[in-house]
Amino acid sequence: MTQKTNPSQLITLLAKKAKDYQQFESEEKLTWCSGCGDYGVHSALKRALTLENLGLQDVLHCFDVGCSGNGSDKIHGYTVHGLHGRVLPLAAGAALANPNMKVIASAGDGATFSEGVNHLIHAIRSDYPLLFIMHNNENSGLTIGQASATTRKGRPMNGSPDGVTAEPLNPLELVLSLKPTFVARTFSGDIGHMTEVFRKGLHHNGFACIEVMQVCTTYNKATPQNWYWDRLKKVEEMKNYDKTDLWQARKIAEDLDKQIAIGVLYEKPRQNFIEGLVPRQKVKTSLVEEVRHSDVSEIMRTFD
Ligand SMILES: Cc1ncc(C[n+]2csc(CCOP(=O)(O)OP(=O)(O)O)c2C)c(N)n1
Repeated sequence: MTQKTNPSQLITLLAKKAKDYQQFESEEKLTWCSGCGDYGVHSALKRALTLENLGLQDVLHCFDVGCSGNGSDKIHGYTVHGLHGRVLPLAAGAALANPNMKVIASAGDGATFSEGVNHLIHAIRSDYPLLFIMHNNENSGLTIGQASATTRKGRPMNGSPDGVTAEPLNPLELVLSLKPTFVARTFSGDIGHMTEVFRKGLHHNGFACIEVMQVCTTYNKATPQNWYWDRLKKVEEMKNYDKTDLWQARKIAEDLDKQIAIGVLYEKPRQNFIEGLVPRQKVKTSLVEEVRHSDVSEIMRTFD
């Protein structure tokens, strides 16, 4: 059994930045089920932003449709609630248009590995510069607990009450097969660990893919908090673990039953998508600089 990440150092740091943390607080009520992993993720994300000294103006949050997507109005700042399965093209477009913004995309396993699986593949191979938080509660929660591509075989779910017959997909096995540059896994019950992993993802200069193993107290009762705690193993506690070794990462990502590896499993930065672009007419500009040449204020006024 792994231990909860020691939060005391983190709490001392955060206590000095209480005001910075509060800027992310929204007035909207949190509406997730009691014990939902989304509470922890929400809190860890705000802590990570605070500790990285990011302000409201520095970050764009893009949310998919799902229980996690219902966090879109629960965090104060620039947020967009996109279409189901489409958060990655939305976030990638924003990140390419304005490289000065930190772009964060959040989506569930249903959206990511069914409706949006094509977008995931191209976001990884293109290494778009954004942080992707993939909430893996192993079901489609918002639509009341149908099987997703990650639901374990044999598990009875709404819509498949006699048990899921298809083989589950292991998210990080797929991700690691696509030449990623940053791959991590963390757990919704360990806010300290999530905070540290999110901070590392925010530092990454390309596509940072983070899987959050997440409890779903309403529709996935077979894997509660304790089930995870009995199986989690931090990579930093593994002897001779080398996070630049892709094959080692692929090997430890495999097991989702006996020992579930958490932490930064793989990290090897390369030239990201924007850095690789050849400047048009030898002038390096971002889209956001180019649109300054057109006055869109008249159009914007029509939305008032
Ligand atoms: C294109 C499309 N397909 C299906 C839906 C219906 N739908 C909304 S949320 C959802 C499931 C969300 O599951 P997941 O992405 O795993 O997120 P969770 O709710 O578990 O956090 C579905 C199927 C939709 N809104 N749009």
